[in-house]
Amino acid sequence: MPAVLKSTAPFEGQKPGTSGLRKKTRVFMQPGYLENFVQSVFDAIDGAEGKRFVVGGDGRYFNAEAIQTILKMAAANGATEVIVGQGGLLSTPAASHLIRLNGTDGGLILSASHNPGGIDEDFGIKYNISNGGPAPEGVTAKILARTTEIDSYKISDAADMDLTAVGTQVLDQMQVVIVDPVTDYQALMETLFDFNKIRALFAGGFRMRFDAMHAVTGPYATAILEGTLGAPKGTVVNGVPSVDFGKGHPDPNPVWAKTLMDEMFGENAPDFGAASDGDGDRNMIVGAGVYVTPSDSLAVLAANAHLAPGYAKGLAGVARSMPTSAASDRVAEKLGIGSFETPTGWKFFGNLLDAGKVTLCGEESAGTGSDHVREKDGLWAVLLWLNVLAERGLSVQDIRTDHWQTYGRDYYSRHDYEALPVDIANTIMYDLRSQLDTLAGRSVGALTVSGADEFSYLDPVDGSESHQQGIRIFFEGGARAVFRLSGTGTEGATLRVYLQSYVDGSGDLHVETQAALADVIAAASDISGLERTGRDGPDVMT
Ligand code: VG1
Ligand code: CO
Repeated sequence: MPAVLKSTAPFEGQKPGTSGLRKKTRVFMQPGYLENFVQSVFDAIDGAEGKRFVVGGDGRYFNAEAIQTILKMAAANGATEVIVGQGGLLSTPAASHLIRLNGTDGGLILSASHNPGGIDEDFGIKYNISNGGPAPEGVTAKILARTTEIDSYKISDAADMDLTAVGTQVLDQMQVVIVDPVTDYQALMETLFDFNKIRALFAGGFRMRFDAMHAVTGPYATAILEGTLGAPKGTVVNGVPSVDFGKGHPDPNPVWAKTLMDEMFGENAPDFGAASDGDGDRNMIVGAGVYVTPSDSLAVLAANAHLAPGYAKGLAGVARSMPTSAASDRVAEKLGIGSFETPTGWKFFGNLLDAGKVTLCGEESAGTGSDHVREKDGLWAVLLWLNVLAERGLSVQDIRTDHWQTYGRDYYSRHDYEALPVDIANTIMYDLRSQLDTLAGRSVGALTVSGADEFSYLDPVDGSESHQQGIRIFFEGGARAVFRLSGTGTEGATLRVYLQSYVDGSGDLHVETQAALADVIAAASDISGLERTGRDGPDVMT
């Protein structure tokens, strides 16, 4: 029997955060560290015996090694089949799709998403359940509990597998099915969108730039945009995945995708620009001279989705994470469909999607998706935008302006204070929490607080509760500030401050965002004592 039992002690802190377990790569490379987590996943789901899984990752440093370990552990734990992306690559939405398409018991996705990659950067692993979505809190709690008590793991001593060619191989008793990472995903996209219309758009001279940020969407975007939709070669840039993402942050926002922003705001800008993150689940949408905030993008897509064949019947409802702006709620209200507000993290959308209560979901952090998979999906959002642009024949700017005139504008920005000392970040949150009951009625600069609370969520499908999901301060006139600590960082603590205010369609729709939010920014800083960060300002503003 080639399977061996290796003893191990539990590692501290294998606590899945907003989106799985994320740590420095060297932490994952410690003997037994990855193995502990993987065995804990198998144990938490009552074993892997007789089960089938999907495995793949975003190609970052340690992806290939981690996949070999997982395959050997799955075999030793009695799994019958693992479907792997060729070369170990799968975008997060493609992995979600493969789980659903093949009806597997779940999947393991290797990525630290938008965090940089490399031996001195970040790595991550996430378990997705059989609906294709991230494990809900009930499952991650079991995994965490198991990581603290585990004393051994099972692994095959078989040789490493060659994952370079598509086809089926055998590892001990287990089948390893290596699939092209793009094929099934592309087929799904073709069922949702009018590829002929989009092809005609490109044939008519429409110009686009897609920045794959040296990450996993490169092969997907190249095959679909250039290979199938006829966009000219060079439309996709940074399209070859590299283990360290070209030493960049594969985070599609105006700060980390600055080259794309410069092009889109420069002379002779393309009509449409987009970028995706490390694992391909995020998207940034830019028009010539216009940046569309993710919150606005969700709202615009909700209002226009019926123009794409996959959504022609209309939407069941729209869900957004709590810190996301209320723009999509306004669309849902007008359409007379349900709207839902969930905690941050895609796992909270899963039940709503499974129950058919919502069709579109989105987060302010550049995540948009639908019921086609159970993850957010960067390229899907880009294709839906393309389909809408092709149908409406308007520029991104005109579509956005039209949207604001109809629904009003939710000015929105997120300010991140990264890698803060943990005690300072905790003190700021603790002090905010202890003021919640006394804030109402207080005047802060030009604003007056109308109420404050800490967001809790009661899942309307399974009745589960999630608490301490962000502190909210509401101001008279409709402005809001939200404070929460990131659950995806790997260094110190990251404090996120989410700021928004609203003007209706007859108000001034074209003020610069930070200027429009100046009062709420000042009030948020004052109430929370942000000077304690010791920073002059946020590290990243999106
Ligand atoms: C961040 C985002 C959140 C997103 C999560 C995972 O979490 O704010 O909206 O769901 O990343 O996205 P946090 O806890 O750092 O705020 V991904 O693309 O990193 O899987
Ligand atoms: Co991601």
